[in-house]
Amino acid sequence: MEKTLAIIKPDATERNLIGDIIKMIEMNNFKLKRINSVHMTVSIAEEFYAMHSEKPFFKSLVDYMTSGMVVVLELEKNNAIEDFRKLIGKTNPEDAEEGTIRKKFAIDKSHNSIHGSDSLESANREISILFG
Ligand code: IDP
Ligand code: MG
Repeated sequence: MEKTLAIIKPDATERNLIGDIIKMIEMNNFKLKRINSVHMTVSIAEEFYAMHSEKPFFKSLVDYMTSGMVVVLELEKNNAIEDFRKLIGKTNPEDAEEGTIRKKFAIDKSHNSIHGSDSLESANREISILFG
């Protein structure tokens, strides 16, 4: 069984969408192995998004991810990483397919409601940052 890391981001927790998003995750046969609600510190958010540290949106991304509570989930399923990226949809909700979490709930490209690991290496790294 493969594992992936999901984060329900501050724009979604703020709008009371935790239940709706977890419902979609469970309906798509992901098992919730671990779940935690946290307010990320700046240093954790910077470490988590280190690959984007040179991007122009880095500071606003860290500000946003530390602006409120997030829900961190370790999910398990066959082909979890690829299947979860499909379920969340493209980064920009305008490009996301119908039926995806971002198409349904995201506000825009920056405030896009959910994170999903993009590779096995990222999943292992992100699980260890957020679950230790
Ligand atoms: P992903 O979340 O679909 O993997 P990435 O390109 O890895 O997308 O970007 C990480 C996060 O950074 C995005 O989910 C979004 O919150 C934010 N982000 C990405 N691109 C932009 C941008 O052009 N402007 C502002 N925020 C962005
Ligand atoms: Mg990414």
